[in-house]
Amino acid sequence: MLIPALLAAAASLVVGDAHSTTEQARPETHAAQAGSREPDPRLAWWSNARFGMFIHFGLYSTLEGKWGDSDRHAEWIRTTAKIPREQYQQLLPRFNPVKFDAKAIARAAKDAGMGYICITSKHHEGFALFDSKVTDWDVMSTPYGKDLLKDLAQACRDEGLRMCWYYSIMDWHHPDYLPRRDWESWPAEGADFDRYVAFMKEQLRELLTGYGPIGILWFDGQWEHNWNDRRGRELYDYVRGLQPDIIVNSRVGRAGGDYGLDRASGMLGDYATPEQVIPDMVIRDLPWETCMTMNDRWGYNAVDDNFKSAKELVRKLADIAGKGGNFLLNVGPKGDGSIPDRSVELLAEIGAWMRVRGESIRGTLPGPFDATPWGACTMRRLENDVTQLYLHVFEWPEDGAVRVPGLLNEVIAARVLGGEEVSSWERADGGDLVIRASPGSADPLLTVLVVDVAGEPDVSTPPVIAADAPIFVGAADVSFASTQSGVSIHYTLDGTDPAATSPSAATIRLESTTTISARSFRGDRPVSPVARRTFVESTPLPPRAISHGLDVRYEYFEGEFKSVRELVDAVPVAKGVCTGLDLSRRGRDLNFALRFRGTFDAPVDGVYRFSVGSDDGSMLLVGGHVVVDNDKPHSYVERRGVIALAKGVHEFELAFFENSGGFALKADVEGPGMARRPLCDGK
Ligand code: FHN
Repeated sequence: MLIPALLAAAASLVVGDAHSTTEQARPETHAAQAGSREPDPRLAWWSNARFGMFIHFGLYSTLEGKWGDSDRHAEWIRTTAKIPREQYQQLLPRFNPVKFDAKAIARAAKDAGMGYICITSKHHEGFALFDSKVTDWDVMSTPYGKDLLKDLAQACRDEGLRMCWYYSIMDWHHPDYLPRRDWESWPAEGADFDRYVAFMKEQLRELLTGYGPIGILWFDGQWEHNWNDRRGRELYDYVRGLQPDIIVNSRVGRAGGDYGLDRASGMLGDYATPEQVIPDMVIRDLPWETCMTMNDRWGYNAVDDNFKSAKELVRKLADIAGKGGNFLLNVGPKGDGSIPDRSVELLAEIGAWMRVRGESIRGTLPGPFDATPWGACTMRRLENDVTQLYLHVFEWPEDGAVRVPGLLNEVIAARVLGGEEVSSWERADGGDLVIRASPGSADPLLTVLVVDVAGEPDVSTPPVIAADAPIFVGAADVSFASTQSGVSIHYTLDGTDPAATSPSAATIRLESTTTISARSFRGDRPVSPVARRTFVESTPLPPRAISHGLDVRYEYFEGEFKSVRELVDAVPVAKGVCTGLDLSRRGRDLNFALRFRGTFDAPVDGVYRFSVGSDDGSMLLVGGHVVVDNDKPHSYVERRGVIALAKGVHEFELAFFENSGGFALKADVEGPGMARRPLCDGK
């Protein structure tokens, strides 16, 4: 029953009991990404650029964040100030950004070391910054009366920058877009979402056939429930059909969550788009770009003076490049089209740093370390089998001695980028490399050491200990791997640290709960830290249900839920039997919950992996055990869990709630001799 298990789970997540465990999302380490997929050559110019300018500009800019007695708004002002559509349309005659200087903007981006500009061709307000033949809600209906994007596209070409379009799927103005804003009394009768998609495609045709080659289609506003991955895939293909070499970001669809980084649920589009955040680990096998504001808002706000410093922004740029990503840094022009002075100053300061140190960012690869407590590391491979490492040292040591743990390569040369040659380096006790530059080499924004080493990077990295799951029934095969070349991996099964004389094998078979310790050696020399993992032999949960076949019993709840745990005391407003996870049993599109109960027939004894993707929260119990805890309000995210089941029929309970925004629910299962399939439809 859900309630006792939820109460137990509410107390403390049931993670590793005798039968089940919710798999913790293990960070993809350097080793785990050893088999990184080959990069798509279409993205080469973008990856090499590493740095671009985002521009949020639209009708909202004319208000500069102020409406009524609040001056805290920005590009969302139509919604955050609840401005009715007819009233918002009165802004058209106010839009005349005569100070929008496309040439100056392109030059500022170029001088800052950026390689592309991405501007909001149409944000959520629906207003087109370009001359659109399929709507009058565009720049041609304003006193400005010029195609602003055409001028910017030309200026980008003149500066050798790629022109890119941001385009919002969500549209608060078009009569066929659904859903309406829940605060707005604008009837939805007659609205046809398919007709809106056709409109959107026509505008995209205009944007992709009238302005020359476009580098990126940066979709956004994909999170509301009328948009889905089927539409996203179709739109991706449509855009690529118009410009085959264009890059499309992850927000063309919803899989992968808002930012596309949720690896379990996959990603549509060509690269992931973390926003205002930098991932906390190196990501080598998935293209990604962090977009970020200079202050606190995307669109211009006259009182938002909370600008990051040039030092902060340069360090973010290095951190992002060192982790394998791109940095899309935003400017929000004022209502008159001019770029705020502080933004101009920051771009100039960053540009001064990039003119001397840009080689440590542009055209580089993420460094070979999984962690760089001293800063950020990028690299490039040179001829004659030399690797050039760029060490971005965030806190320059007073004595100029930079300590680099884990780097095993022979050092050939070293220099301060934009400064002195360095002739002194040695191995400290414990093997850390210490490079002795002069204390005076520090740069006020960020100091970069260039270290040339012989051969491919060789970094002391824990070997990977891999198996299908952290639990097993009967026996489990465990394999060992390392990204370090020319090593042999030795292991112990008693919790002690391996020695060069410990056993070594590619795969071993376990038949009882075991803690495995593994370490890489070259000859008798250890060249990695020790890796440890415990695999638990589990007792299969005996079957305790009578098959309901494809029937699923559901209960429907209404309320502003923030957790499935709130369902423990909730009273359903409807209940019945349905087939599969039937979300049509809901009575509305927000603030609702559903609880499904069905059965799963395990074909054999074994460990079964359940995956639950949801927007918002969800929780899956099998045989009364919490297997997947995907609770709390969040965008679409998939979580997985495993449980040991005996052959036979087991009951599952899946609780789900939607708070606001878009909603989605998906549950799959895979197991011994059973490929991944939907939990409920039995196909
Ligand atoms: O709602 C938008 C927001 O206004 C802005 O455009 C950002 C930039 O990536 N994207 C959405 C919020 O995730």
